[in-house]
Amino acid sequence: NGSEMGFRPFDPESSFFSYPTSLHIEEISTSIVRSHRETTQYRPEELQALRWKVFSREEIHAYQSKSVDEMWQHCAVRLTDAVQYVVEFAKRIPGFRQLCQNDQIALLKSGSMEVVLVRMSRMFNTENNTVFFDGKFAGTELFKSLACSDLIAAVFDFAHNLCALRLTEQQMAVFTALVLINADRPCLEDRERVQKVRRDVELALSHILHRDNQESLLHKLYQRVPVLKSLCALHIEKLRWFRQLYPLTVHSLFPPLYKELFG
Ligand code: CLR
Repeated sequence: NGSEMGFRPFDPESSFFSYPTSLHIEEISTSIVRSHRETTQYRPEELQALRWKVFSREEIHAYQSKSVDEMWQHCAVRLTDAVQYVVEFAKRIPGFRQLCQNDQIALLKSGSMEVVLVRMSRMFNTENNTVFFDGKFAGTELFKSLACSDLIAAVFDFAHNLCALRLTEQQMAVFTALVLINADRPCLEDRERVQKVRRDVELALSHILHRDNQESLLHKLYQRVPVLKSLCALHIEKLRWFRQLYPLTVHSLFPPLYKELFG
């Protein structure tokens, strides 16, 4: 049976390169899940074991006493670390490396922060609304000196709501790939090619959800996409505000990758 080999040699309607067989989709799902596993900073068991580590009042106070620019720089460095893992993840999504460099960068510019925010839900403890940041679990109050409490509250809220979906690592892997591979992003040269890669990722997500008997999640996941978009717009807005106040901090102290992607 030809379809089990990934193609149908005697079917004139199908071509080896464009007809996604179930084996092909299975392989793509497996590959995305492996890429995710290899590019997350912490494994789920590790995070579970770290849950007791929370910042003390004194430690929280020390973060709150930082100046605005000091705290921004600190968070920009942490955020850039997380983004670097997402860049590595993207490169391992089947088809991503075959896109032209311009389109790879365009997808990362608009999608890497969204993926960081989805990944944040793995690092989130809904029991006390804290996120694993800088080695311990931190609540919103720790970020007070950033002077953007609306962004922080919205980001925590998003993580809390995403946690409620109780995604498996496999489901999250394919969902984050779908967030990255988006043919509607600005400045793409070859949208059709991105669309082809996306179709495979969409089929991979349906495949995983079908296998898990959780097809109702698909709609819930698509519902989060515009929320992610608005959070990232708010992040960029805050960065513009900060840059106006502290142009030199951004210019000389922010990580180059952060500036390249968001600046
Ligand atoms: C996301 C998941 C990663 C680890 C990680 C590192 C840095 C965290 C980030 C997570 C979530 C978002 C975060 C960020 C540091 C600062 C940022 C808490 C947990 C908040 C939203 C502030 C953004 C604005 C700054 C640029 C000032 O595996």
